[in-house]
Amino acid sequence: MGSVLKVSERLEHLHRQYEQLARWIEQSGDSSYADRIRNLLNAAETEEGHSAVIAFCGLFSAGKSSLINALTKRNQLATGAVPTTAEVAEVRMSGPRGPVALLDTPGVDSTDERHREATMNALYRADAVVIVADYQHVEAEENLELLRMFVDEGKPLAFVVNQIDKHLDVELPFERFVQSVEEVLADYGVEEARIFFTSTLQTPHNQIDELEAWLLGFAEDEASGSDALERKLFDVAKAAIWDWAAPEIDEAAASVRAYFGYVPMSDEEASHMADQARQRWTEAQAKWEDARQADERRRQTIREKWMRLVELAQIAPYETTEKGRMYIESLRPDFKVGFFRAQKKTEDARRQFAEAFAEDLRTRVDNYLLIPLRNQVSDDIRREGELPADVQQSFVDQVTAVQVDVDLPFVEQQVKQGALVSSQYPYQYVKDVVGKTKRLVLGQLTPIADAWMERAEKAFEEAHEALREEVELAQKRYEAIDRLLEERQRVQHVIDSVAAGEVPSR
Ligand SMILES: Nc1nc2c(ncn2[C@@H]2O[C@H](COP(=O)(O)OP(=O)(O)OP(=O)(O)O)[C@@H](O)[C@H]2O)c(=O)[nH]1
Ligand SMILES: [Mg+2]
Repeated sequence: MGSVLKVSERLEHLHRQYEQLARWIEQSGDSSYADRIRNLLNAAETEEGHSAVIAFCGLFSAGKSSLINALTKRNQLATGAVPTTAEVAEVRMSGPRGPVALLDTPGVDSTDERHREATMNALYRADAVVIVADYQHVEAEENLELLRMFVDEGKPLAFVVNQIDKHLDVELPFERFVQSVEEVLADYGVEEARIFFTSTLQTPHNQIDELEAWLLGFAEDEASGSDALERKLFDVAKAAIWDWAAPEIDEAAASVRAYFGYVPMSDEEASHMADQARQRWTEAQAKWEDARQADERRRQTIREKWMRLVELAQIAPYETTEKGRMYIESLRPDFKVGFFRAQKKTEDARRQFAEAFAEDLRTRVDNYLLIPLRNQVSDDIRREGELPADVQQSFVDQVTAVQVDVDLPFVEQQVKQGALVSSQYPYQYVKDVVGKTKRLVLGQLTPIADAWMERAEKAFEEAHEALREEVELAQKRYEAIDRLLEERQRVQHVIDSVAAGEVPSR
């Protein structure tokens, strides 16, 4: 975008975009980032003509102010043994492409929050950072932390060990000292920084001229103007956005840590973890489903066997059917018994036929339907064995209680008066009675079978609790890592949109 717009238009655009962004940050995040953005924008207006901004920071009394005085060859800054510099001060040094701004900052261990914020602003404004440590405090934790922070920021970095006039060669050869400093930095994981050994006094091994050359060389290489400004603004925006999203990210990360024991460093690693977690979940689910379905199918087969046993039971063989036929034929109008008191005799004969049929059928229903059914069901339930004995017994008892009252009223009720004349009706009647009987049995058996299926399924689930928990755990693991990935992508998306010149909408 830089090449299309003129520099002044680009600066204007940056101002507009980042002023809006500052307002967004004030509304949704930590307003100190908004202040930093405005500071950068204000500084940019007054900094016309700078080729680079270089900030000096470090613990108090390291010699930051003295070093800047020495580099600029003018005693502009106050120095002293007690914490001296209280505010960020800017001095100029002439460089190859115009003046270079050197920012002197208060000692970072300053406990005053305002100092700290002022220092942070200066550091965001800077194109490069010089961390100054005095000879005696090279290994101070604060110095090393500062170093690491700026290495992470990706800013060019110099580490200056000042006051080397305090070094005594008789105690330790200077080369050995240099080596030990390099080792400390390497141990701390910061190898990117250039190291200089300096003193504001005349002393051997003094690299203050090399430091000056590095600063000037840097000022020469440094892209100036809107590119540098945009990069700095963007750095602040990124920090603000990560900070803004921190609660969600931290929460998601905590849950990932809980399930995986660690938090992935890169999105790549996270998405690899998510793929694996999803696969485990799918596998666990398939294992669980397969087991459950196999079990369900087996029970379904048993249930169908019971139903078929009822449907196929031979409860009306030839003799029974004959009795039924005789009963129906006795109901026809042309059926007469005797001459004297024929009416009563006919009625008696009909009743006897009905009773004979009912009696025969009842025995058949018991022997060829209800008893075999009871035996089959109790065999199957006991063989399946997943239910406690008392629950098994209660299902057997329920099946034992299945009953059809095959008696006189029952057989009488099944007669269709209008069909009596048909020659086929006697056989149809027996079929109807058989059908009705079986429907009554099935009507009682079905809810018992269903209840058993349900209870057995519950028992299966209880017995396979571990498998189910495995599925749930796998799912939660996947959801945790997926959420972290999503949160990170969401942040990256916002950052990308800022890089593309937009302002986040929420
Ligand atoms: N021996 C020696 N003393 C130095 C050197 N540089 C600075 N000093 C002294 O160290 C003390 C602190 O120096 P300053 O330049 O004020 O240090 P500073 O880092 O700016 O300190 P604050 O502003 O308080 O954070 C002063 O008394 C300086 O005279 C050096 O190279 N050698
Ligand atoms: Mg100072």
